[in-house]
Amino acid sequence: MPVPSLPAELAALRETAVSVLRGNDLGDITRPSPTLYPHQWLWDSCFIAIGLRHLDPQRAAAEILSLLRGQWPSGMIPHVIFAETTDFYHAGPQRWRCDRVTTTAGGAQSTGVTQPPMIAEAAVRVGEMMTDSARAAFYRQLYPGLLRFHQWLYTERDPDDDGLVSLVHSWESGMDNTPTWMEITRPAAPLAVRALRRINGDDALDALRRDSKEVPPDERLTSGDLFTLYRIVRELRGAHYDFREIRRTIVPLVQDVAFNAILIRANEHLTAIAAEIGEVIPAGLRRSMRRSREAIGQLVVDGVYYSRDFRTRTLLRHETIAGLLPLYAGVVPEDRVDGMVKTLTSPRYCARFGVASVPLDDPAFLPRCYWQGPVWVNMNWLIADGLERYGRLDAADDLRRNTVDVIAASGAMYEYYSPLDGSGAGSNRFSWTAALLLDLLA
Ligand code: 2M8
Repeated sequence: MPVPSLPAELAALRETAVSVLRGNDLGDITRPSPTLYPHQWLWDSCFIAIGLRHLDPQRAAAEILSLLRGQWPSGMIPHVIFAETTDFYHAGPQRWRCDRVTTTAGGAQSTGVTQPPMIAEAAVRVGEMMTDSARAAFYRQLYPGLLRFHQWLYTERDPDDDGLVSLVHSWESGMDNTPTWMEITRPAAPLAVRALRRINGDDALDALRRDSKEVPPDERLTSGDLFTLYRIVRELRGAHYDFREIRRTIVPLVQDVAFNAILIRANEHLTAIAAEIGEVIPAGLRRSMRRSREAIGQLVVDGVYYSRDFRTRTLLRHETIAGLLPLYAGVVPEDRVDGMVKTLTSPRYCARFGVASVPLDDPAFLPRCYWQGPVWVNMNWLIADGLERYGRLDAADDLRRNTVDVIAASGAMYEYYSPLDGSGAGSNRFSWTAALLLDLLA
């Protein structure tokens, strides 16, 4: 691929991004980071493919197709497919008891939950860089598995035909410790965690955690929350990952607004893929797709979109970056768009380095703590795409430029950045930051 002509400083940054992706390349999958995430993650691989298409479209297509190796007979595509590497990851195959539960059709070991369905978006972006015949071949390989995944999302996770799919773990949202999810998750804390915390405080719990060697623990989930997420994994296993059983347990069930927005957009792309290769989306799925576009309107109050508790159907009134993704889905009525643009470019979301994951005036806001405040490059990318879709081109350009600037300021591909001073945090050499930078510079 020809390298675009860039000023020297950006050309050097681009080279850094390319070297990060090469360093994390494990063959036909790319790990998100060399120090924190040694396996394949669903939505990471999609963002990675969107960047890799500028280097090698076939390799980008392989990144997407490799997700199907992990597909379960039910149609679910898991959020992590475990690579055969030394496992230093805290929620690896042992946590999921992969030795006892063989679940994937291809025999790969995986988790039992999914992640935001970015596959169709990534496929279309990669397809844009291919010849017509190569694209058709790629789509034909992908389509059956991708169709089953979208069907599974509705049949399994929207049992009451709400038009909104429910998530069963905050890891499915991709935004692990976002306040919305933590509030609804905390009541499921294991008794031992509550007892230990009462007797010895959080220090005793901190000593037990395995994930915090690379990153200061105060920039990640609290130990109590982390152990609660592990407990939910046990509950899900006990319920055989079957939603009808899960809904009878203590597992939090959330109609997550970001996930559903991404699904709505993915449905459009799946429809386009099907049309291009002469396939017809089954009528049942077409009905669900239509219902989703209408149902997301039930999540808005005073111009703000929220996630909803599946059991009580009450809105979880935490304003976070997840509520901005209906822009990306293209489901925001025109008279509401300017209000949302005003919000996301206001000091509350900081704007200088992109969009903060939690508004600065939220009591939960912490500038360097994971999904509790930092700016994430993938979120900026999605929101900029939505702004462009609504013709707010200046706002989209500003957001993209600020995203490149925040990466350029440190010269490094961090997992996330502080919205206050732009400092990098989390893992360095993080793949989707590198990949989406390549896309922003193309
Ligand atoms: C983070 O999530 C994993 C669990 O899936 C973790 O905390 O260990 C999230 O940022 C998620 O969105 C991301 O896909 C994953 C890998 O980058 O890391």
